[in-house]
Amino acid sequence: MKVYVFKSLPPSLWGYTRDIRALWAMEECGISYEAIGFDCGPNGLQDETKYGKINPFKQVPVIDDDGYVLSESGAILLYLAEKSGKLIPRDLKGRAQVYRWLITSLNNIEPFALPILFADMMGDSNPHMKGLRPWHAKILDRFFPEIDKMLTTQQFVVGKDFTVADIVLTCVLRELRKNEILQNYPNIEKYRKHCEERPAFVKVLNAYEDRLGIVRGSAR
Ligand SMILES: N[C@@H](CCC(=O)N[C@@H](CS)C(=O)NCC(=O)O)C(=O)O
Repeated sequence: MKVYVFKSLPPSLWGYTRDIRALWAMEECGISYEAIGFDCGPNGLQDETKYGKINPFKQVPVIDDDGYVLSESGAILLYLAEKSGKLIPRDLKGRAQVYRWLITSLNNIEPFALPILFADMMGDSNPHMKGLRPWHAKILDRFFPEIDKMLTTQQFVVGKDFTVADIVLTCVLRELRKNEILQNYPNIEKYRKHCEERPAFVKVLNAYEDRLGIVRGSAR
């Protein structure tokens, strides 16, 4: 399977990009893949003329499974899980919980986590983003206490088994890994670190850093 990823990035984006999600899921599912790397230019991938044929939005990740092309990290992860029969339960209700937590991560948490990351990256150069930061943090404070409590009695978001929802949630939580937002949520931090200790994640992150040509540990 082919997967479109970054091979160069500005330092501020190291370890945050969504290609990590697809690569991690492929490793966990035992799917062999060829990573095709793009340079992230001053306009992201918008100047990539040919890539628009693969993904009209010109974003990564995208997979190409023997001619079947799919974009959107959440959709890609569900496809990989369904295809391999791994990282997703077999029963309908179990699967629905994976959909629920994957969508919660992308639709409740990431829309507020990402602007906090951008506010911190831009600092005083963007007073608008900086001004909205406390509001975004307050919204996250509505979800995180419940998730933190839940993780006192279960190892992963859907229960005892690691699923693609954990890959998405961990990657979304990583958007907050360098600020104070998660400091009041020890179980969430423990969960994130535990997921990041998985051999598949370690392998993917090492290869990611090697692909970018950066020192090991810089994208952690
Ligand atoms: N909703 C999409 C977002 C994909 C996305 O924003 N990708 C970024 C990297 S994390 C990208 O390719 N940016 C380059 C650009 O937008 O030009 C997904 O989850 O796959």
